[in-house]
This record gives sequence, structure tokens and C-alpha cells, in this order.
Amino acid sequence: MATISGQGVDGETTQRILDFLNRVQTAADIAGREPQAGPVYDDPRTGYGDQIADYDIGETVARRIIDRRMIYGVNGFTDLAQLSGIPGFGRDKFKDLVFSFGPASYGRWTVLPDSPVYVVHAAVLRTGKVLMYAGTAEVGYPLNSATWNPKTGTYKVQSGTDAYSDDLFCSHHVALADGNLLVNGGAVPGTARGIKATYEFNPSSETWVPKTDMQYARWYPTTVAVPVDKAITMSGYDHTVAIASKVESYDPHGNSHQGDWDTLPAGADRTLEIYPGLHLMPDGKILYTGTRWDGAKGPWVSPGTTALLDLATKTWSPVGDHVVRDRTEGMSVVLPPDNKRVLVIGGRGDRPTSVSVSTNTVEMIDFNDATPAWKQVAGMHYSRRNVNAVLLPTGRVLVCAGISGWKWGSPGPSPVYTAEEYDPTANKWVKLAAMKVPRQYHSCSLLLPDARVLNLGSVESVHGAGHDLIKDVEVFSPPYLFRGPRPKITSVDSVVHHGQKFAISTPKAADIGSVVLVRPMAITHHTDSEQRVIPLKFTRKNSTTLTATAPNGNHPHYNAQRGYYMLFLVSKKDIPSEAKFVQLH
Ligand SMILES: [Cu+2]
Repeated sequence: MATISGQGVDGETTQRILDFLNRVQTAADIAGREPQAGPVYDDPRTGYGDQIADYDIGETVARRIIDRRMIYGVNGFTDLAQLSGIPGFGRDKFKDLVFSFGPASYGRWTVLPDSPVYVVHAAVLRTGKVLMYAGTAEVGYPLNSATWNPKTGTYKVQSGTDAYSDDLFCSHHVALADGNLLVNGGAVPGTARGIKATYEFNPSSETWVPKTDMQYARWYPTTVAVPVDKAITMSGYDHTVAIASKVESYDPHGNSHQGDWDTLPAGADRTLEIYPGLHLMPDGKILYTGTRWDGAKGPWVSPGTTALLDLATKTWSPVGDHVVRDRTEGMSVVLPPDNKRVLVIGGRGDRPTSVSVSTNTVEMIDFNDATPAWKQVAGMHYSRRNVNAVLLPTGRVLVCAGISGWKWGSPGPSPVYTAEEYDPTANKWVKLAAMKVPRQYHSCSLLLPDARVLNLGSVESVHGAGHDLIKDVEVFSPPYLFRGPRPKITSVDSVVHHGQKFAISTPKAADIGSVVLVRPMAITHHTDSEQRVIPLKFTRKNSTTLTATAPNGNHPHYNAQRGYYMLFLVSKKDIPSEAKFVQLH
């Protein structure tokens, strides 16, 4: 009979185990069914290890655990040591509990030192650093930005002449083919009137370079990078606070490299609510997903039909309504492997206009279907708007942040602390660990090159009055970082060409299950047109070398346009490596 000690088990894990063991009613609630389907899973690294197909805590032992709980009366277990001496409950079974309720299943949140600038906008640069800035953010913050190095945790602030001189608060951003971040739009400080400002942030010099103005002023536009080496921007409030319905295209090489904005023909005009959810689809059309920002004009009472803009003909075609139509302040993401499926997550939901709450519903559209239409898939465990969705290298979708209420008034924001992860293959959401800092409006979450997820900014806080715009930084380490050794990229070419085979060195080629390119995120207001995961075909050349094939598709490569990507190896156990940046050219 084993002596059990909670030593070495972190507080959150301990609490989750105690909560679970005190909540269960019957032995079957602990033991689950064979083949093992939880809630207690076998830790593949301990005990008999490979017995994944059978349960490690059987019904007999489970019954003994519940019998033991009786001794402790109404409080039940209060200390893991109380599990000592239960016949058949050895240390391997205890480790299964720790595996099932610890970071290997829930991940772990870690609070980092505050950012030196308040953050509304954040993007991962081709250097692996994160650019963050806010503009004056309605309360007169200085016009500065910072880059953060995830390897060292150090910041470098760009201020004064190194920074930007227009108020880029509520602009938008995409990476250009050379890795510069295009930033366009913003506001006349203290107003909702848009400006035409355009900058490129150069990741090498870490400086802001002013570029030619847009033709239309835009506050809260959405920009989409498109091939070859261009960008399209839509919506935003113009200089009269009307929605800019003209669509513009940016060419970084125009006007002797000062940049050049062209207005698309009138057929491309469309009045979209601010920060429309937009994604470039593999066939060269831009999908408007129906997500949008809840602007100063109040609730959007007449949700628009989702639609596609064909970049070849410069005309729109309707796609259809969502099942739950009002996706205001939800977030949309495209899904691998082919990036023809799009998820829309959360948002306001269809409630009477007098009630401003949020929905847990999620919908998907699949453009492989003969008649693509939005269909509901499994819903989240929590209702959320102002939700951050991050596509992981595994192809799963991490959801963190968000509120179940309403940010501007009754019934109050009600932050959701618990993170969740969606597995598109199983169509299932699992709950993960709870963040410590609540995040909603003006928060950002991004996938880092080391496969953690950085969380920045937000209005409203737990700190009380005078701290309305928070600088707290918290990083999430997903469960995959606690499940055993990570694959490693020893070396890879820094430049690869479409359709070209290239070598990746890795110590154990036999362990690799997938090779993916991940386009770095550039997020604000839960709007990101950049993130996508592109799986690559690969073969094992020898025990330490993979041969991968860069994405092909026809020129101009809509699914994998020229630019910088994070290359991850993902093991057969779904554990990602750290990324190496490659330039796809
Ligand atoms: Cu805003």
C-alpha cells in the first residue's frame, strides 16, 4: 500500500484532483470505460506506460477511493496524502491522476512582468519577436511601441522619432512578402474620425517607416495580405465617421517604394461593419465571415450576409447567413489541412436587442461542399464575445479571453477565465486551465515561435479604478508542452521556393507526424486575417532527415503566398517543436 504525498504537485493540479474526487458519485465516474475514455487517463510516461487501451483505476479501486472519502465527512478530501494506503492505489495510479488533472491535460498560465506599453495591437515578426502598440487608446497614451523577445523576455521601446507620428489606435496590419508589417488606419485623437495613415514596421531595424497615405480615411479597417506581395483593406470609419465602403489595394513597390494605394472598381464596394472578419481563401476570393466590431454606433441590428469578394472580377457574391446570425465580436479562423473550412466562434448571439450578452455557439462553413453553408458545430463550454482564437501547430484551436456579458454596461462584462481547445477532427471542446488576468475588449493572444501563446492588453481589470487599460502579460503553455520530449529542428534552409523539396534535420525523424508552416499572427480586436496552418507533404530520407515539399498550387499561390512562415515539426504524439522561420519565395 502506497504512501501518497502531494509534494511536487502544483496547487492548481491539487485543487482539480480534490474537486474531481469530491464531486464523483459512483465508481464508474472515476474509472470510466474501456477503452479508456477518461476522466482519468493513463500517463504514458509512468507505471505500465503502454497500457493506454485499459483503464488504470478500475472500478474496485475507484469504489475504495469513494469509501475512503466517507471518512472525511462533508468536506471530503482536503489533502492528497489522504489517498495513502488505499489497497490497489499505487503511485502509478496517482501519477495518472496528476497527468489527467495537471498541466499535461490543462496546460499552464504564467504571469510575466508588465509590458512597457499598453497593447491593443500585436504581431509576430519574422525575427521571432512580438511587436506591440496601442496608439493613444482613447486616454492619451504616448505614440510608442515595443518589441518583445520571447527568448530573453526583454523589451525594446520605440518612442519619439523611432516611433510613428500618427495615432495608429485601431489600425490594422498584415505581413508583407519581405516581412515588413504593413499598418494602415487609425483615428484623429479623441474622435471616431478615421485617418489615412500608412506605415511599414521594419523588423530588422525595428523602426516605423511612413508610407503613402490611403485614399480613404479608415478607423477600424481590416486588411488582408494577398499575392503577389500586396494587401487589400476594407471598411473602417472615414473622416466623417461613415463606413468607408471603397476597397483599396496596397502595392509596397509602387511610387518608388513609398507604397501606392489604388481604389478598386465600384463593383468591389461594400459597406461592412468595422473590423470585418476577412480571410483569403485558397481560390483567391476574400471571405467576409460576418464577425465584426461593436462600434460606437451600438449593437449592429441587421447582420449582413456573409459574402465572397472575387479578386479576379472585383465583384461580390453572397454566401449566406449564420445559423446564429449576430457574430458581433466573435472571431473567425480558417482551418487546416486545406484552409477551405472556416470557423466562427462566439460573439453576441441572437438575443433581443435589449439584452447584450454573448453566445457559446460555433459555426463552420466548408467550401469543399457543393453548396457551402454555415452549420453549427459543437459549442464552447462558455459563452464568449471579445474572444481570442489561436490556431495551434497541431491544427487545434485554442480559445482564451472573452466575456459572457457586455463591456459597456449592464449586465457587466463577466470575464471568462477558463481556456478551451477545439479539436476539429473530433468536433469536441475541452476545458483547459484558467487564466489569472481577465481579458476582453482590446486584448490580444498570439502563437509564439516556441508554441506558447502570449496574451496582452485589455480594458477593464481586476486591479480596480485607475487601471482600466491593463499592461499585464500572461503566457499560456498548452498541454502539449507537458507531454514528453519535443521534436527539434536541427537545421532547415532559410529560403524555400514553392513546390520545391527541402531538407529538415531532426534528431528522430521517425517520431515526426506532421510538418507545418504557420503564418505568424497579427491581431487586434479579435480580428486576424493572417493566421493559417499549412501542412506539408514530407518523407523520411533517413533517421535524421526529412524531405518536405513547399506548398505548390498555381501561381500566385493564394493558400501559401510569398512571405515568412514559422516551420514546426509536430510529433506523432501531437507535440510541436519550436519553430524556425523560413521565407517562402
Ligand atoms: Cu478599439
